[in-house]
Amino acid sequence: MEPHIGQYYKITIIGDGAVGKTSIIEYLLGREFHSTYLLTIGANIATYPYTSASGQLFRYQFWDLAGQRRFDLVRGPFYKGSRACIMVFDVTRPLSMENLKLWREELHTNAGPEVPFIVLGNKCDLPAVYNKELLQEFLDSNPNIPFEIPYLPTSARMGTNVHEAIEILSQTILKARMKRSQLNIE
Ligand SMILES: Nc1nc2c(ncn2[C@@H]2O[C@H](COP(=O)(O)OP(=O)(O)OP(=O)(O)O)[C@@H](O)[C@H]2O)c(=O)[nH]1
Ligand SMILES: [Mg+2]
Repeated sequence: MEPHIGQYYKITIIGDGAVGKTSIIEYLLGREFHSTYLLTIGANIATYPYTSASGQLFRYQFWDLAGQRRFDLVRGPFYKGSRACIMVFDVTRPLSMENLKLWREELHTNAGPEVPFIVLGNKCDLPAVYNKELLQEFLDSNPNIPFEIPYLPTSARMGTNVHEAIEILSQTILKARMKRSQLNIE
């Protein structure tokens, strides 16, 4: 098995404003949780080496993008070169889940239709009010990705499933790569 993946793995993190994208990354980096909302302007970039359960080293470079609509016009170029994506919604704001479709469109337009992604329902420390069937429909309807999109509820406040999300992301990248090489052989 290949022990190292040499280059950086660029991962974009997207989703509506204030869903908790920056808070999730801050948790991963071992920083304290802030309850005051400080919106991201442009993008925050952080490197994060991670060894998956299967022993692969990923040198992740997270691009945590500004989610507020007012940044719609400047976000496009930040997607360039994304190898995978983390889409985040807020389980207390159903619209942020429904908007995942728009985020997927933006990802596809700017990074290509085959970029694999995972979905996180953040703020799971609070009561969830989104429509689970609609989410399932979204996860199932990705013709360019040859497997079901993984979903995980997370809480950046409590740390729930944050490290697990990175393991799932890593498995998803490996799976996408394997499927691609199988398709190339056939
Ligand atoms: N209860 C709860 N609050 C959270 C959680 N994650 C983030 N928050 C709060 O939600 C607000 C927004 O968090 P951010 O991480 O700044 O959101 P963002 O998605 O990066 O927002 P933009 O940068 O504008 O796109 C802040 O007040 C956080 O404290 C969580 O898991 N649980
Ligand atoms: Mg942010």
